Amino acid sequence: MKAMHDPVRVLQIAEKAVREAGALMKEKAGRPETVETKTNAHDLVTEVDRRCEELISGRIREAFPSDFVLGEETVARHGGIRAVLDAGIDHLWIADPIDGTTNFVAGIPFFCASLAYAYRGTIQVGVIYHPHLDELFTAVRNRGAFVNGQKLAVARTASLRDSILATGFPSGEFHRAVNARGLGQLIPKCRNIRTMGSAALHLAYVAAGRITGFWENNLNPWDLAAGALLVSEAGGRVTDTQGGPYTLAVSHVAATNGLIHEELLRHLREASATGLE
Ligand code: 2AM
Ligand code: CA
Repeated sequence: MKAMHDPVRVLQIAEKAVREAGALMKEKAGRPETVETKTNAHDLVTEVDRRCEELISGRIREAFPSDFVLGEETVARHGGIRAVLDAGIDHLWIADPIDGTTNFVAGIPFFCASLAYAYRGTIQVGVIYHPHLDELFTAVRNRGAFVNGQKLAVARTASLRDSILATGFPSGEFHRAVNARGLGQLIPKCRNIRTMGSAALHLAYVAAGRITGFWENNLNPWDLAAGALLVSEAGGRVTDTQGGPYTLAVSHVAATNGLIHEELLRHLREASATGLE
């Protein structure tokens, strides 16, 4: 089927999938049975990540049997992210079964399931579910962003000085150092900084106006896809850390209320913290 799916139906399925995954991860938080490392000692995966991804993929398959799911725990089977993004897939779902696995393993209740639907490379629907607060963030392209049905808008803060920023430290040593330079540059310039361990929830919080802006380097499409749509539908701005447009291929990201965007990018450039130097 070539035409775009009805976004309302997509949203229904996506919501059901992330709520079910969220219930499972909440139940298992702090006590997964197996904790393994992936690319290095900082990059964790548990049987719950895999079960949640199977659950999400299963719900999508029941409703849309010929769609493709790009999921964090199964991407390697499909030749990696680049191969999937370059394949020209019409109906692509992008799933992070648990965003914030380090928190999940430690029992810190700040992790979520994140799921997006893209039609011909453009994200149309995004959902993020935070089970411990029972907050469901949803966005449909051109129809706004919501949390538990309440409309979201980004913060009105006009300067970095009055802003709360967030960033994170992904698993690779190189990009941890890059983000640390950004942190060093920005700490004296903003009201305060948070680093809570889930890129998807940071983006949802930018959309909700709780955080003014977020940046991070070396993320993957499943960390960003749903949250990027939430931020833009809530009136914010999402680019790469050089100011280029956000696409599914972007991994160094800046997402703000728009008003502080250029100021944030300028400081990241000054600190050589755009991930590309
Ligand atoms: P995860 O929990 O799904 O792995 C925190 O800085 C953010 O980085 C989280 O959203 C986390 O997502 C993500 N992250 C952790 N390891 C990563 C890796 N190897 N590559 C990209 N992102 C990663
Ligand atoms: Ca994950």
